[in-house]
Amino acid sequence: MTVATNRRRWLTAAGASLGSLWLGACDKLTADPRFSAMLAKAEGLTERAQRLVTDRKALAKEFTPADISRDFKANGTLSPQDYAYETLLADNFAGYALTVDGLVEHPLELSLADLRRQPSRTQITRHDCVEGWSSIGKWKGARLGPLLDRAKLKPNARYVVFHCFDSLEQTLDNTGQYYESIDLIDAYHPQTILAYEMNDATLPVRHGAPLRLRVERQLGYKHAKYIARIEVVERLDATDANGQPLLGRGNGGFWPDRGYEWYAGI
Ligand SMILES: Nc1nc2c(c(=O)[nH]1)N[C@H]1C(S)=C(S)[C@@H](COP(=O)(O)O)O[C@H]1N2
Ligand SMILES: [Mo]
Repeated sequence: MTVATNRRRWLTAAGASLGSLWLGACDKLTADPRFSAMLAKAEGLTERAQRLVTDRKALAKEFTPADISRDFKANGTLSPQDYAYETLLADNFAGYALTVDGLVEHPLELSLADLRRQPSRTQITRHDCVEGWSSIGKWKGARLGPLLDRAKLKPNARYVVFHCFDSLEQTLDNTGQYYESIDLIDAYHPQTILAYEMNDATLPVRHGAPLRLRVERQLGYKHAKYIARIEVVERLDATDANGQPLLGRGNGGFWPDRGYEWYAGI
C-alpha cells in the first residue's frame, strides 16, 4: 500500500471516529491553498499553528536495518518494582491482559496473543529523548487506531491515556505513577503502535515489556512503557468532588505534571 493510500485511510478512520467534519476537511485543506488560507483566517489560526496541524498527518522518518543502533539506550524505569508487575513477569506475562476502558462502547481485555492477532505495523524509527540522546530501533506492534475502533469510541472521547505499572516517585499526593496521554490525531496516526517486539525479538523488560507505546512524532517521554491499562477520556484535567485531579496532577502525563510540554512534537 502506498503512503498516500495509507494516509487517506488513516484520515478516513480518524474523521469517522472523531465524528468531526474538521479533520475530514484536512485533505482539502492541504490540497487547496485558497481553502487553506480561508480556513486559517476563519479560525483565526496563525500560519505556524496551521502548519502544525498539517504536519501532524506526516509520517516520521523510517530507517533501514543497517541504521539500527547496536546499543539502544534504556531510560527511566528499567524494571518496575511493582508487585502486580513482578508477579506477571515471573510467569513470562502469561497472565497479562491489557484493559481498554473509559469512553468506549465495548471495554476490552486483551491478552498478548489477542494483541498479536490485531492489525500490526513494523517500523524502524529514531527515538529522541528530551535529555539529548537518540537511538534507532525496529518496532512491531498492534496499531492503536483499529484497536480503538474495535472498542468503539463514544462521541465525547478526546484523549487516550496510558496507565503504566511503574512509579518513578513516592509522593504524598500519590501522583508518582507513570502515565501519558495523546489526542485522537496521534492515536489514529498509522505509526502509533502498541509494541510487543523490538529488533525482531520479544520486547525486553528494560524497554517496557510486555507492551509499550510508540508515538513516533513525539519525544521519548510520551512513549509509555509497561502499559497496564488504556483509558479513553474527554478531559485530562478532570477532578473529583474534592477538586483533586483524577489523572496525576491534571497535565496529562508524569513529565508534563513536572513541567514538560504535554505535546512534545519533534
Ligand atoms: N512507564 C514508563 N514509561 C517511560 C519512562 C518511564 O520511566 N516509565 N521513561 C520515558 C522516557 S523519558 C524515555 S526517553 C523512554 C525510554 O525508552 P527506552 O527505555 O526504551 O529507551 O521511555 C519513556 N517511557
Ligand atoms: Mo526521555
